[in-house]
Amino acid sequence: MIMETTRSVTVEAEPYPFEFSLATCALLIIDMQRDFLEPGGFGEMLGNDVSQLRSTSEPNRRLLAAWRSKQLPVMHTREGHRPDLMDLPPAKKMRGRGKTTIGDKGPMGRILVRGEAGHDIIPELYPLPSEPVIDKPGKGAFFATDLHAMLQNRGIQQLIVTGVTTEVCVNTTVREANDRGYDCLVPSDCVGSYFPEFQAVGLKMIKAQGGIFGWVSSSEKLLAVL
Ligand code: TIU
Repeated sequence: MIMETTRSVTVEAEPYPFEFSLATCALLIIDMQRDFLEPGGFGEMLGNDVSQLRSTSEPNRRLLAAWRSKQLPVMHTREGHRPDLMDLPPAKKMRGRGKTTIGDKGPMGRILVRGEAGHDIIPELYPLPSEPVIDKPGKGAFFATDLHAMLQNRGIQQLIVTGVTTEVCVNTTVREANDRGYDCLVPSDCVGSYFPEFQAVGLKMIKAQGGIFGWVSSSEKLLAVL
């Protein structure tokens, strides 16, 4: 009998079905932080309507619950900076030219700073103590983090990448993962953008040209094969 965790499954996806083994596939949830999803944080500071991202919360919650129920690997990322801002490039600090920038005080604490309320993950998707949280200073989850080593040590070869935002941190991470040899599937309802047109093209860019960076599917299709 094949053990549940070594079972291989095939998900309906674009540009063609995505095959993975439950033993070698991790759920990687990108930056589902209050700073991006709630008013008064980094997302709003950049001039965005944060309500655009809300629809991602419930599909992520369902997918996370399914992953946890099968005791499969889950990892979370958070974008943010050290309290002394030594890891914040001056160009990123200036970007947007807003009155309030990274490190300044906001209603959820210092914006995009580790340890502050706004930097943390939304309560609906809060990590369990057993689930690694990768703090990253950039958009991609592989830049200046231990993520690649952690995945290699666990024998992970495929990633289900969810979170926000589709065209920024999700796309950057999928591209970084692809160059490191991981196969990535992005469930479209589990990723969100402040811009509907970027949501559409962000997903198209991943799956175009025969899946140049990865595959696109939905949480419903993924849950159906778990
Ligand atoms: N601004 C924007 O769309 N995104 C970010 O700054 N970071 C992430 O995508 N996490």
